[in-house]
This record gives sequence, C-alpha cells and structure tokens, in this order.
Amino acid sequence: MKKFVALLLALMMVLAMGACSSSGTTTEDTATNDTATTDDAATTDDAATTDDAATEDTGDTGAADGELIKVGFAQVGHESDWRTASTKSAQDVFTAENGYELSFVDCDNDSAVQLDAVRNFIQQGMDYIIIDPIVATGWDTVLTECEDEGIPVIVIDRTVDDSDKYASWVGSNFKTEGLACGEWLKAYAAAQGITEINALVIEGSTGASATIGRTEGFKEIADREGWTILDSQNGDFTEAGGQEVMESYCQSYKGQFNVVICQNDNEAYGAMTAMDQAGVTYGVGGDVILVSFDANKAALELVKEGKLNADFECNPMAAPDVDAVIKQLEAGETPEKEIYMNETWFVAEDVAGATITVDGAEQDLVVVTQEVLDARPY
Ligand code: GZL
Repeated sequence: MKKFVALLLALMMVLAMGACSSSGTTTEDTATNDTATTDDAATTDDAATTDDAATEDTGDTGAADGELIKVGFAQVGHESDWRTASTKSAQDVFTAENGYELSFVDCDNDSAVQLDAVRNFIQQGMDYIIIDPIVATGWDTVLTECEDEGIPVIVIDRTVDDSDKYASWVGSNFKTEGLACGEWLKAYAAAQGITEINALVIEGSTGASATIGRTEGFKEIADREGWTILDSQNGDFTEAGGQEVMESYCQSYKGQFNVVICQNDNEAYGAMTAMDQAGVTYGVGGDVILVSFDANKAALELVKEGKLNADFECNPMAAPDVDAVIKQLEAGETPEKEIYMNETWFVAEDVAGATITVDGAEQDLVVVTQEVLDARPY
C-alpha cells in the first residue's frame, strides 16, 4: 500500500514538474535515504542509496518491481564471533543485487541505542525492520509505533518477551540448548564414572533471552540430577568477561569445581586463559569438564583438540530465513510466527553415546573430526 501511494505521489510530482518546466520554474526533489547516525552506534548503509523515483533522469517512475526494499537492521553489537557471523549473514543477503537496501546499526550492546535505532528506522520510512533484541523486555511501545506506521518487524535470534507485535521470529530454542548441555553432561559423567558434579557457570549478558534460556535449561537438569552449581556470574558473552569471571572463580573455588559451563565460545576462550594462568587443567583428560555454546568454527577446532569437551551450536545464519519471510509478506502471505534454526551438539569424544534425549526428543551427538570441521560454514 505504502509503495502504491509513493508511486502515485511520484507520478503527480513528475506531472507537476512537467507543468512547472513549461512555465519556466522547476522543483528539484532531492529525496535521499539518509541513515540516521546516533552518537553511540556505528551505522552503515550497505547498498547504493536510491533517489526518489520522480527525480530519475530516465523519467522512470520507479515501477514497484524496480525499487529496492528498504530494510533497517538494529543488531545487538559486536561482542562475539557469533555476532560477527550473524551480521555477515545479513550483509550477504540484504544486498542491492537481491533487491534490498540495508541500513545497519550496531547498537553496541546498549538497549537505549537500539530503541533509538528502531525509531530512526521508522522516521526513515523503512519497508521492514529487523531487530535482534539486546534484552527481552521493554519492546511493546516501540513495536506499537512500528505497527502504527505499518512497518512489519522481524525479530531474529534473541526473543522479545513482552510483546507479539512482530511478523516473525527466527532463532534458536535457548532452553533446549541448556537442556542438551545438561543431558550430555549426565551421559558423559556416567560414562566416565564421575559421580559428583560441582559446576561453575559463566553466563551471557544479563536479560538476554539466550542467557535466560541456557541458564534455565542447564539448571533444570542440575536440579533433577542433584548437581551443585557453585556460582553463576555474568561474563557478558565476551572473552574479557569470561576471563575475568574465571579468574575470580579460580580464586574463590580452586579445587572445588569439576565443570565449567561457558554460555558462548568467546567466554570459553577467556576461561581457558584464566585456568591456564591458575594451573587448572580442563578438557579431555583434564580436571575440569569445559563446555561452551555457539560452536563457532574456531571453537570447534578446540573441541577437536580436546580443549573443549562439548559445544552446543547456536546458528547465527538467520538472514536467509528472514529473506523468505519478507518475500512472503511482499506476496501478501502470512509467515510462520516462530521459525527455529537447525542446530548440532558437538563433542570431543565418542564417550556419551551417539545420541541424547532432550525434552523427549532423541538428538545426535557429533564428534568433531577434520571432515566435520571442513564442512562448517562459520
Ligand atoms: C545467541 C546470541 C548470543 C550468542 C553469543 O543466540 O544472542 O549472543 O550465544 C552472542 O555469542 O553474543
């Protein structure tokens, strides 16, 4: 509907310009798509800026099938390798060649910046807005503003828990990831003759649905099995955060823990540095079972080397699914409200069996070999 009105206005302006030029006065319509910048967030406009159809010197009135679909993407930030892969997925899909003009805002893990970015997208008249919500709440007001302006919102990765005013969500079941981690640990400990689990958890960013789900899922199994979670602190999904928390843990709990759960790979890298410095051995044959989430390729190398015992994938490549949702909306179809990504549970050794049962569903455990590594897209 928005496109039809824009076309009609463009046509009227071309006709008006024609009338003006015959009377010797011209008006220049220099509408451009400026990507609003905010102090705290880097912004880029990845596709060529499209001028308003009426100013095309070819007289082209910007037939709808020739226009680029304007997509605004408010990304969490740049805190992890996973995030880098997520951003690249969007930048690879939402290109001019694919019919898009992408306006990207890195919100630097700042929720206020993210809300500003979405409001700027509304002002800029985006056709669609993609959000990866830094935190799960505080969204209903701005999503209502998007709805009032007729701009469909697609949420990816993390969830919005206080509003359903979006067309689709594409992402992972974070609680399932946490449950899978717990079920694998149960099977692994049994196979290794480990009868007591004293775990330390390095959580992701506070309030992020990924943190909430992974924490909830693992704790459900820990409570069921009678394990002890000695501590659970925020490492903010960063390597520095993981190292800082693990340094503290090595001081406070030295000799008391035999499992460390890092809620993403970057935290695991930091935890390894801290444990190396503290003389704590981990991984296959180590004193501590070390587990991570995300399963980036670099982390899977460490699984193959035995430095990580297991890594539970969180798939960052949501953009192709979002592209499909936009195409459905463009065609007047209703997309699925929830679209789950496929994910794999990777392990260093074939010890816990070939499968685990997670929430009633039998799921494969994949031993990381060179062949598995070579097949990984990110
Ligand atoms: C999970 C995603 C998390 C990753 C981290 O879907 O939101 O944020 O697990 C990233 O690596 O920082």
